Amino acid sequence: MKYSVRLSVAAVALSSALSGHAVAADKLTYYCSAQEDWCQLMANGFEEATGIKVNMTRKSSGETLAQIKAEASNPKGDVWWGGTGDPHIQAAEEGLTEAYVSPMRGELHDWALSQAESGSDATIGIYSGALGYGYNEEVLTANNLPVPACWKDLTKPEYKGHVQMANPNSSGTAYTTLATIVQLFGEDEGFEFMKALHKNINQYTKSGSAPIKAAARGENTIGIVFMHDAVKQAASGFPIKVVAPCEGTGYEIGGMSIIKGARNPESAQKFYDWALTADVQTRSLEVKAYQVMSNKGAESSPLAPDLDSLTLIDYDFAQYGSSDERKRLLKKWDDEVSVLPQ
Ligand code: S7P
Repeated sequence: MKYSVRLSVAAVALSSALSGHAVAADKLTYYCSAQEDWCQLMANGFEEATGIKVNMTRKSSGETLAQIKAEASNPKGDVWWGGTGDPHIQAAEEGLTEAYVSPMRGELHDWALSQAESGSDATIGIYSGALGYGYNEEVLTANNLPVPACWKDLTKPEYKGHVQMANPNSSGTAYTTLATIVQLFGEDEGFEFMKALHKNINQYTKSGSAPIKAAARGENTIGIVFMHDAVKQAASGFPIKVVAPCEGTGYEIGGMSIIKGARNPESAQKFYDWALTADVQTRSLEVKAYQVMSNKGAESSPLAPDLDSLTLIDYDFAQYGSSDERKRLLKKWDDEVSVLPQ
């Protein structure tokens, strides 16, 4: 009996070797650009649901795009989940990601599908959230600073050294800020605003949510971030107040894409379909991720910023996610803003 079992195992191994198929457990190399705790929850949840072993890397949106581009001739990642939609659209346009039409599409909001349309089906919307800023009210009071309410307030001299945002090259949040300001004020006035803001910036961080985490710890006063990232800090007990700027604001549609040439395409598609289910999207509440989810059946928290009550610009995702426009705006910010003395 023992002998025949051993023999059949050996026979499977031999026939696999001859047919060129390695005997390996299913796996998934997963690039994540949302918050670390949410990325981890998704990785663990998928492993538990499917038994597929997940190897995760967490990086900001712009950094992940740069990594996928650098690996294009020998792709290592299978699926990219989370992060702002603009770099996902750029990846689609540059042929770095693969078209996929999920059977889950019927359960999604129209805005999630319009993202797929902008990215020729190589990306899809997974959540949405508005841009704004948050401030530490104790630090603000300790510095005798007025409560800011508008984008333009952030350029006033009294806030010098009190404002933090991320670098738009690495961070999807900061790129959304740049694109929002350009769409809100027009390009010339928008760049004048970014130059005036630059004078008040104490640090450009790599990660988009870092400025509000620093404010929560009392190491910064005002952080330009997605409003839901500021709400998360307030809900965690920090003295953070959230501002929806008076002039109106932009928003993101977070993306998910399958990487072209993925080594584990079946695992990538399984993850993609699973991540679009209502139950999985509702689990975002476990990590205080207060975006609006793309599955119409997903639950949302009463703490989540109500996008319908905000003055939102008609953010042009196709234009500001296009490769040429994104590169042009980032170069202009590098050449004309980041180099200025503070
Ligand atoms: O999950 C929170 C969140 O703000 O993180 C994403 C963000 O792009 C990641 O950080 P970077 O700005 O550093 O790229 C957003 O998509 C998401 O809402």
